[in-house]
Amino acid sequence: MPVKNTDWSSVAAALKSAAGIVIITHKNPDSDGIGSQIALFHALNTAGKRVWMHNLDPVPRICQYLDGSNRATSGSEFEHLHEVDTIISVDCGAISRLGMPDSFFAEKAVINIDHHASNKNFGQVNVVDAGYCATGAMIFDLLSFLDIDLTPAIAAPLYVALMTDTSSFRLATVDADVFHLAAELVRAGADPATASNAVYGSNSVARLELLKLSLDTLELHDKQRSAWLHVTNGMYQQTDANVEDTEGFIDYGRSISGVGVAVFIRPGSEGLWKLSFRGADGLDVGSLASELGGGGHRYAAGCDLHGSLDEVKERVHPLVTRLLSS
Ligand SMILES: [Mn+2]
Repeated sequence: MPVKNTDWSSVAAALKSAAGIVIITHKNPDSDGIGSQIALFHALNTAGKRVWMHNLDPVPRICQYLDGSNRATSGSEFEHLHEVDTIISVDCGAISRLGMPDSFFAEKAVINIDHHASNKNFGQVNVVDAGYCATGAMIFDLLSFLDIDLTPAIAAPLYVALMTDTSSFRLATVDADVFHLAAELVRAGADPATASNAVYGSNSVARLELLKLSLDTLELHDKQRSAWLHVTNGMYQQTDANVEDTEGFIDYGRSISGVGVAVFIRPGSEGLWKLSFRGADGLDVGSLASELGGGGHRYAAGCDLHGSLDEVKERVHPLVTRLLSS
């Protein structure tokens, strides 16, 4: 039973005429992007399609237990580009977030499957629905539309997508349909304990050392209703950790009783700062991020800003204060 009655016929038609397909997700991929990508890869492979997986950045450590994860290539060049006529983008709100050069997209049809409210509908075919808690849930519905049976290799990545994009079934997006979907995935061979162990039980010492430093930066403002954390390049060097290790740091800010908006700031490339926002109590951080040129979901969003760390904070703080008093 599908999660929602989405019309997938445009995707089905595009897939039918596709001779070579590459599935891609956003840079610094997360488990929803990678899980959706791997599940769709296995499904299309079984359906007899010529299909590849490629992203700008490598598969994160927490997803490397997934069957087929080693088949995804990375980098700004894609070896099989000349064999591909169709690009499927999963879990990505804007074409720029794929991080690939213009040449990657030249003369290709783009199918855009995503659940970010801020999605720019950049494909020739777009199925965008912010009502889905995870892109993995969309892939589940697509496969059911295409009449492709779930195998353990398909169910496992969809389960980890669902688990992580709902913060382990803790967000307001979680309803009976989400648990129903989780049950179907487990029945089809996904193992919840394996997934949680991979995601939550495989911390490196470097990550915890970085977390210690980041927690030391904690600031509470707006009468303790906004929580601010950051990391710097110096901290990465000091701990031998990297950007992947910051996954989930923002949740420490968000977890503080009474906090309505959590902000996490980390260095990006070329002097940019990457900001993440989490909202509680229905506060819409997605619109806050959009106002700063970013995007995302109502409860989880982000943007990039130039300047010093202090300048960035000073720019964002009034918007956070305004959101908290809205
Ligand atoms: Mn997602």
